[in-house]
Amino acid sequence: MLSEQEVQQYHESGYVTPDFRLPAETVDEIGDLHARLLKKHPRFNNYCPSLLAYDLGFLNFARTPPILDMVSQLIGPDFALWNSSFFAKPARGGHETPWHQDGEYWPIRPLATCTVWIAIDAATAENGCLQVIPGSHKARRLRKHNTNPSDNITLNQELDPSEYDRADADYIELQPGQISLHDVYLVHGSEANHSDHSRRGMTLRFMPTTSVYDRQIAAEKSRASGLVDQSDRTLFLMRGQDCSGANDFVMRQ
Ligand SMILES: O=C(O)CCC(=O)C(=O)O
Repeated sequence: MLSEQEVQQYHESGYVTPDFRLPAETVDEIGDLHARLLKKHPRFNNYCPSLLAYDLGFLNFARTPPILDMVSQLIGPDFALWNSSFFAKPARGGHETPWHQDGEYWPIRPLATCTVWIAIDAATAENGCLQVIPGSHKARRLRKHNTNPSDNITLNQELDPSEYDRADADYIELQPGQISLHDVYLVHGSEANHSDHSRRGMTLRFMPTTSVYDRQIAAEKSRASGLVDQSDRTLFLMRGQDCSGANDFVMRQ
């Protein structure tokens, strides 16, 4: 569980790195599953937008009880996993993730999600760990983003440079098995990996079920901005019930 101070830090700063670590065997299992995924789908070498669409084995890790307990402390007792992705960032050339707010991409209304970012390798300033602007989530508004068409980045919506100052960033350095949790409005990004060490990270996206995953908005966003089409995500109820009564939990291929 998170301490009171850690919960407070999440609300104040928009992120927290708790005093928690997954066992080394679990980290190895995730790494092996990812290697299996890449064997079948080498195009996900840098970034896989939706692990569960390709291998439901990743769901086992999303069900880790201490992780669900921590998420519950932050977003309440009723929540669903709506996505899990993998930012693999290989050594010597792993792609940058442009500065952004997650909410710019996501069809969830009201906008809400807590991301759990799990380090599979050590994530350091040198190999492109996550960088965040503490407190940038507080206004609860989406800032101006532009489409970046580069092939050498993981995501294509990038914050306008007028919207943030990277000098304010905190580097989230983690050991394998450590996690960070961040808010949907937090400004963050990560640099390309020019080091000799890979920087694999897996994300779990949990939304409170007081919000609705709106498939129509997902399809519209994909058409308008060339985003990955997220209209077909399967939602997995992880704790409690669907408070909105409007979420669709139908299993999809
Ligand atoms: O791992 C990265 O480099 C980026 C991750 C990210 O943007 C996210 O988890 O929302």
